[in-house]
Amino acid sequence: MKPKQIFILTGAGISAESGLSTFRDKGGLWTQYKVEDVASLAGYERNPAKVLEFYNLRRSIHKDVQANAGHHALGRLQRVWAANGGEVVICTQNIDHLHEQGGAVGVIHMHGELGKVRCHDCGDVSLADGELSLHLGCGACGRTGGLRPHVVWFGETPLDMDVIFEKLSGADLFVSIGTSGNVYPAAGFVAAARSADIPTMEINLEPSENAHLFDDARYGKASEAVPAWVEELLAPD
Ligand code: BV8
Repeated sequence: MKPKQIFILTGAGISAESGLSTFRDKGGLWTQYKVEDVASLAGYERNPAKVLEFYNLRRSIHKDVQANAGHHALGRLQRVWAANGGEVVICTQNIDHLHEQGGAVGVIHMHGELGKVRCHDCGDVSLADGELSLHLGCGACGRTGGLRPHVVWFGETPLDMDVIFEKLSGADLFVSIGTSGNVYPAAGFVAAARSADIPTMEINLEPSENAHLFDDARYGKASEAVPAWVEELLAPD
């Protein structure tokens, strides 16, 4: 019996073959930068210019990357499922826009988005594809010096958690793709699915930290393993 409501969580591994660094693999971002300096509110308040430089670098890299076959396969699955009365929800920890480039819609960016900024003073969120700097003024309140990346740092509350748990609890399949299962609350979603008797599967390059919690697993590169899984799902009964 095919699942009707599929909840998919993705992490940096699905964008790795598009040329975006993951975090904890060899050479990953957290091996080059100290998390507390560039991905925490304290680090931003301590040295905002350093944090803006970190995200400007990632924004410049992001400009040249393309969605890979894994992103496109999920976009196709979502379209076909929706056309047949089902639903595929894509919740990503990634702040890139490669799911959207791959055709996905309604993507939940629980850790925020690289292409958006938020005013530290009034909270206004806006699109911004230029360089971030302390000299930029907020379009809403006019104050300068307070525009930060619209990204969820450690110690900050992830976005759309109410929607996430509503969609997750209504799913009949939970699939985790390209994440090491290190960062909570995302890493806890598989346990939440299990406690609701929802079947779980991970697709990853290698077993994640919480691999033991999954009923099923496919290991391989996302650009191969994800399209293969989607083909299986789309094959006629
Ligand atoms: C929160 C910023 C409260 C955005 C990031 C102890 C227990 C439980 C929790 C905690 C704890 N101590 C502290 C916490 C809380 C903390 C946390 O989890 N810390 C960890 C380190 C223990 N979490 C938080 O602070 C979160 N907030 O808890 O608020 C709360 C809780 C619930 C409800 C309300 C409030 C905020 C977390 C967000 C932090 N922001 N980054 C950015 O700059 O990008 S974290 C960073 O890690 C990214 O967001 C990233 O998305 C995320 C997860 O990493 P992964 O995506 O998994 O990437 P990683 O490199 O780790 O793994 C890549 C995987 O891909 C690997 O498995 C690899 O094998 C695979 N792979 C590689 N290549 C491929 C591949 N797979 C397939 N194909 C390939 N080609």
